Amino acid sequence: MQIDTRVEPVQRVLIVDDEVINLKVLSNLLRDEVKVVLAKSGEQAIHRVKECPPDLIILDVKMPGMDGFETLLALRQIAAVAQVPIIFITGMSDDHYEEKGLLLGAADYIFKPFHPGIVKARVHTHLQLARQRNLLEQLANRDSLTSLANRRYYKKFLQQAWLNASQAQEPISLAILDIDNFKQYNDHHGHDEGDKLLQNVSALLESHFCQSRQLISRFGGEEFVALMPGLSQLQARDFIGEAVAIVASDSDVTISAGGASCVPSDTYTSSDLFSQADKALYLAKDNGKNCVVW
Ligand code: GH3
Ligand code: MG
Ligand code: MG
Ligand code: MG
Repeated sequence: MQIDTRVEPVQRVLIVDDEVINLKVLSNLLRDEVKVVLAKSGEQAIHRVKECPPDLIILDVKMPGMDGFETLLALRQIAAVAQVPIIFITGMSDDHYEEKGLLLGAADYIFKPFHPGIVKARVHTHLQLARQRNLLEQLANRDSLTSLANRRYYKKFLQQAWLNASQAQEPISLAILDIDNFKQYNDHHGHDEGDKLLQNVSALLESHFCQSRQLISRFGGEEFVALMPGLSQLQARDFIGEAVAIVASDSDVTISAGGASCVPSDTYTSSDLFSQADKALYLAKDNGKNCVVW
C-alpha cells in the first residue's frame, strides 16, 4: 500500500480523446486547478495510468481502436485505477449511450458541445468526492501514528491471502516483529521520542516491503505483523532477516522476529500459523534478541 503523506496533493486528471482540439480545450479549462495528463487513445490511456495513476479520468466515447466503453472496462482491471472516477464527455448524445456509460460505472456523462463552467464544476465535485473517499480509506485502514496498515487492514488481507493460498495450495508465511527493550527506550528518552522511534522503524519496514506484494502492518504497540503470501519458508525467512538487519543498522534500536510458514489445510488454520510465529518470537527474545527464529 502506498502512503500519501502530502496534506493537499495536487490532483491529476487524465483526459482521453482522439481529437487534439478537444484535448486542448479541456486541458485549458482544467489546468489551473489540477495537473492534466493527456492521452490520444484508449491504448495510450492504459499506458499512462500504469506510469502514474490519476485521481480522475475524462473519457471520450468515440475513438478509433478501443472506444470509451472498452477503455473503461480495461481500466477497471488495473488495481491502481479500479476505483478512480471516470467522466464520459461525448458527442454521442443518445440516452441509450448515456445509460450504458452510467451502468458501466461511470461517475458522470457530459454531452458535447459542453458548457465549460459545468464541466469544471462537475470535475471539481468528483475530485472532492475522490479526496474524501481516499481519506476515509486511509482512516479506516492505516495506523495514525505510523501510517502503516493497521490491524483491521491486516485482518482483511489475511482473509483474502489465506483463501488464495488455500485454493492454490501455495505456501504462506507470517512473521511477528517486535522492538527490543522498547520499554527501556521510552523510560530513557520519554514517550514522545518513543513515538518518533516507532515512526522511524515503521518507515524503514515500509520501504523494505514496498516493492513486494507482502504486507507489513502495525499490529499494536511496538509489534508488527508481516504476511507473505507465495514466499517459501526460506525466502520469507531471508526477507525478514533483511528487515531485522536494516532496523539494526539504520535506527537506534533492534527488533526480533518470529516466523512460521505453511500451506493451508483443513487441520491448520491461520490462528495456528500466528501462534507458531508467536512461539518463534518468544524464542528469538530468549536467544538474545536482534534475530529471527522460524
Ligand atoms: P522486549 O525486548 O522483550 O520486547 O521488551 P520491551 O521493553 O520491548 O517489551 P515490553 O512489552 O516490556 O514493553 C513494550 C513497551 O512498548 C511498553 C510500552 O510503553 C511501549 N509502547 C507500546 N506502544 C507504544 C506507543 O505507541 N508509543 C510509545 N512511545 N511506546 C509504546
Ligand atoms: Mg472521439
Ligand atoms: Mg518489545
Ligand atoms: Mg511487545
